[in-house]
Amino acid sequence: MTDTKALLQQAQLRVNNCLIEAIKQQTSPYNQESINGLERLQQASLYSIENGGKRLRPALFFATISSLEASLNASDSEKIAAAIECIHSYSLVHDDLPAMDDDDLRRGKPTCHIAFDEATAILVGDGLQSLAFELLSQVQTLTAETIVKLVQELAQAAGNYGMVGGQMIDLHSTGKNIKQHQLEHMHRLKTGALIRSCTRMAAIAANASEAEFTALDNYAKHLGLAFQVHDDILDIESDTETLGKTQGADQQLNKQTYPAILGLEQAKSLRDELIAKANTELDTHIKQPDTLHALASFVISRNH
Ligand code: GRG
Repeated sequence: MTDTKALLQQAQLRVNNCLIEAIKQQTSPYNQESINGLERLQQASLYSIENGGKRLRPALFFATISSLEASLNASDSEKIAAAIECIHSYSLVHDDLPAMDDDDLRRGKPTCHIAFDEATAILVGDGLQSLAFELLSQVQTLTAETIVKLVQELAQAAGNYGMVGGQMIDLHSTGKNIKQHQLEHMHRLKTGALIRSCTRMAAIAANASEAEFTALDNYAKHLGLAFQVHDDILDIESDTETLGKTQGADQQLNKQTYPAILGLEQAKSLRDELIAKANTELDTHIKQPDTLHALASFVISRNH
């Protein structure tokens, strides 16, 4: 049986090392007393990275590579996983800003703009977004054509027709009575697109067959939505200390959620159905699906 805790810990270790090293290298030439601002930017970037994120997306990337029995160079694999995590971490820093969700707690610690200041938090997000693509450009053992495909995939998942677009729909629909299909559309973009990019990018890097690519993409599509439905449930059922972010924030911000539209029990049924569908997608074409099954179970049993 897959030990999901160990899997996530390993993903944390590999990706944290890669990110910390990249952030330190990036600004070290400027680390002089006369240019203190850059030191502060580096500190704030490290603060936003070294704060106990679960690293679910990197774990999903690594697990997809293993599910295909592919042997990708370890350092390249870490760079791609770290690039995805950079986009995720930047989105959280920006999402917490006063102009967005205005939250003061993230991963159990003061949010970046509280610990530092608003302008610094904006720049941390900007810098992490650039770093994601810099990391992809440093991949050494894949062809230039494959690297371009990875860049394209991540840019699309993060951009206006992915995460950024989903965030815009979220801001636009806050306080309004939206329908379930509109909520689903928003989440498929806001959180789903990046989760989907983890399996898509792994399949591209591993040169998967079309059948494998489609199965993994469909798995992640269902998984991404289940992740969000569970997140909405946690916002009601968990507490601030366990969540590491303000419990009940959705309600406070007057956001539409799955439990609000469907009721708590039906939201749980929907979440479980989505996970069952995700698992079924792995049945036929995926050689080693066990770790992906384990991550699917983790997504809907996690407490934060
Ligand atoms: C600001 C451009 C921009 C986008 C923000 C993803 C997003 C869009 C906002 C996040 C808001 C949010 C808290 C959504 C709930 C789902 C989610 C992404 C939770 C956090 O992901 P985890 O649980 O976090 O993987 P950790 O801390 O473990 O990395």
